[in-house]
Amino acid sequence: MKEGSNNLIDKMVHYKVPAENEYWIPDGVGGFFENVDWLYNWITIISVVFFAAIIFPMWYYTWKYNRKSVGDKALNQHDHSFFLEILWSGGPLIILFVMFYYGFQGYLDMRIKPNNAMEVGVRAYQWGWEFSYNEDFEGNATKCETKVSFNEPLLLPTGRAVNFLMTSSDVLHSFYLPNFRQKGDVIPGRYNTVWVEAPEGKEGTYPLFCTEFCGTSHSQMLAEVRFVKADEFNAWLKSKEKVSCGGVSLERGKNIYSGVCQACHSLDGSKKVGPSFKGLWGREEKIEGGSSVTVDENYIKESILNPNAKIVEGYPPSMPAQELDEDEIKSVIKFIKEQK
Ligand code: HEC
Ligand SMILES: [Cu+2]
Repeated sequence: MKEGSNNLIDKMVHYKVPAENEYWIPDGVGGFFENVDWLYNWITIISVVFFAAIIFPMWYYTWKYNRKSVGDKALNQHDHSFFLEILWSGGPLIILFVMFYYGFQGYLDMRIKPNNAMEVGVRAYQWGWEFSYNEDFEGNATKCETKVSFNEPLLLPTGRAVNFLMTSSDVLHSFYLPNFRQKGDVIPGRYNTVWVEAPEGKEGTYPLFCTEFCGTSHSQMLAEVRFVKADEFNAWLKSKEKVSCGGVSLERGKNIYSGVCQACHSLDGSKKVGPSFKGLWGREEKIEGGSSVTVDENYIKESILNPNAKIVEGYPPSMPAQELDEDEIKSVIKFIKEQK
């Protein structure tokens, strides 16, 4: 995928599951997959064996002992066997306990993070992901909370446990890294965590999906998580710091746009949930109620902080107020000015 590409087709083609994994779970990475895969396969086999052992004899006996004529009486009816009752209650019970034991053990491994895990913030929204970083590989604090949106690859280091501190800005989402067999609900108004660790040598690009049907563009919540060596990660984080931390810049405005506004505002003139930013600057905008307004700094600022003050004609009042500081607002304005 091209850097910064947000073309859906591009992404879908890119995320096609590799051919050798077409029908089964993808290649595993990290510490959980062996247990998960083993248990998964084992449960599948047990299910198939029981299916065959129950359904095929049932078919056979239905055919063999069906009523041959009206008034036909059974020659012999055996209605109780203590031995059989114990066997088919006790047997499955033991199998279920074994499943529970290994399942619960795996669950605890996945939930309990190591103490030295690096914390990465995850914010899910309709419809995208944003990662935020507060420390580098060695644990040194970044200059500010450094945010990166899913329109570019989200980088993480190998050789370090990563704990995702997740929350949602709107509805339920679900954070799923199939290669790591790790998944967790992303819940508005509270935090949930999951953790993974890609060992050194397992550098590579792995898909991140939302697995909770969260609205029309749910299928676009695809992101690319790229695990790289520690040095590369630190260098990348430094470059992102510049965009995230303070100051007014076009780059920062673009970053905020692709992380927040893009879900509802296009740049190519097409109508999404809200009006396109193309040609917005300086335009005479018709406002619900009959008045009109020239799009300038104040109007944009008001639209961001208090979106319902003026509703654009023909659009629903569905824009949530955005918590942006002064520098961020100026950066967004700079960016909107560029969309001629
Ligand atoms: C959940 C969807 C949604 C998100 C996210 C969103 N907006 Fe909006 N926005 C809307 C809708 C709908 C309107 C039109 C109704 C209105 O005026 O409130 C709108 C209107 C606007 C307008 C006025 C446009 C015009 O044509 O006059 C501006 C400016 C604006 N948004 C800026 C932003 C910025 C900047 C962000 C990101 C920081 C953002 N919006 C995020 C939905 C959204
Ligand atoms: Cu989602």
